[in-house]
Amino acid sequence: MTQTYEVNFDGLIGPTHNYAGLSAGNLASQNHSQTASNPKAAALQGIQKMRMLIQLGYKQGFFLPQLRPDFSLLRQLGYSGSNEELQRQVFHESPQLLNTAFSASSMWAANAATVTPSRDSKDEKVHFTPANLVTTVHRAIECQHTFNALRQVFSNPEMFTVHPPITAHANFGDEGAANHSRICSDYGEDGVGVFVYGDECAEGRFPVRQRIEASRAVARQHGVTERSIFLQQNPAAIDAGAFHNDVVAVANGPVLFYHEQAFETESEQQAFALLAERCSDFNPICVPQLDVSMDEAIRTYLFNSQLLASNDGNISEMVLLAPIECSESESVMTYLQKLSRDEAQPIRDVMFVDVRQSMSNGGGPACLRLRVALSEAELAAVDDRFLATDTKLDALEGWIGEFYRDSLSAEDLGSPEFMEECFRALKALEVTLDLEGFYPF
Ligand code: SUG
Repeated sequence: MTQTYEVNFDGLIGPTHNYAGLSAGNLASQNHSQTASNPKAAALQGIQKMRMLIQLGYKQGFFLPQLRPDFSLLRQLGYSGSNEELQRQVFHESPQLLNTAFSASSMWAANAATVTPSRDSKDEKVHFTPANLVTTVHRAIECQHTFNALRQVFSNPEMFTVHPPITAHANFGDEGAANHSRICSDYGEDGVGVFVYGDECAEGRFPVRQRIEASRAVARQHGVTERSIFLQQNPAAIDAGAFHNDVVAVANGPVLFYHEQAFETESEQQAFALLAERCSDFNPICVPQLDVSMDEAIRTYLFNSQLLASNDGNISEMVLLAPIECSESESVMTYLQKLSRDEAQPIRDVMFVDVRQSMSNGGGPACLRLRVALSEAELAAVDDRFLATDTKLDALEGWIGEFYRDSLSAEDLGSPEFMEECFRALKALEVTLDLEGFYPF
């Protein structure tokens, strides 16, 4: 049997990483709104996470930051003049809009797309649907660029299909892999796609981002409708701050590691019964509210860990790569110690990673990556300029050191020097990665 790898593609964190409080329902984004960020530290933390995985023997890819500031957005909204005039005018008239044009949110690659491995789809190709991210403006503007980037990274039509995003309307809100998991006995075996959605009728205090109609449409595009399961989020989880399901659940192979209050009860019972039927070794690991409260899970992002099989794809020995905040929480640590003693589940090790800069905007280790299960031949067909090596990460670190600021405030977004700095940085990135012409400057 040919080897299948789970390749993580991380979003490189761009030079405009800032805290603008743009995401309602994302408590970290709200709590850090208008505080100064440190883009250099943020980007280096992201590189360090990728390096850690490479050194552990995993395959790792990356996506480039998108072109920011995105002045095409402002021009399309009727602003005109030179970039500098535009920046000045929007800074004074509508600072929130300028923040939107500067947002580095494409770093959260889990929201880039939904991915179905070739093993599961009818036509035996890997399928991608870029997420339309319609719930927030700063994220909705990622979609077209993500579509273009995916077509460049996965360009071989014999192996990959990149679909157009689902129609951009609130009824079809789609947030990509953050609300999608694949349950399987082994990477090379048939899998079951689990699409998690919010209830459109629920009158909650926070927005529902993933709609079942979008999930169904993605399943149809990917040719996996019959083998997919649709599972409803617990509206109370959304209202507690789980704006994406990957804040309260993570899966890999047969394991679904989730918070007791993550799903709507009846929907959970039905979905789990189907999963047990279709995957004989389905292994749900429920973290009880009494052990780790929902609030603590959201504060520490325990479930936004990367749940990794061993580097050769052995799913009976897993590692949980958790945010460092977990190591500082008494209840989470007590739970994790108990978990590691439980021989009925395969998570044998827990490692911690510092992505605090991203965490302060509501993005943990798992948000920063898009998982793509690829056979040996599919991996060979990926544009290798987007695959990480130690040498490439060294070069990226050098680039970050040269171009990134170590403090960025809301005021700075109004500065023409900063705008020029961002464009220079992205031009230099193209050269560093041999990707001239990547950005539509
Ligand atoms: O969409 N934060 C992102 C965090 C995304 C996390 N991804 C996953 N859970 N998969 C979001 O809310 C904050 C931007 C700001 O406030 O400046 C932001 O967009």
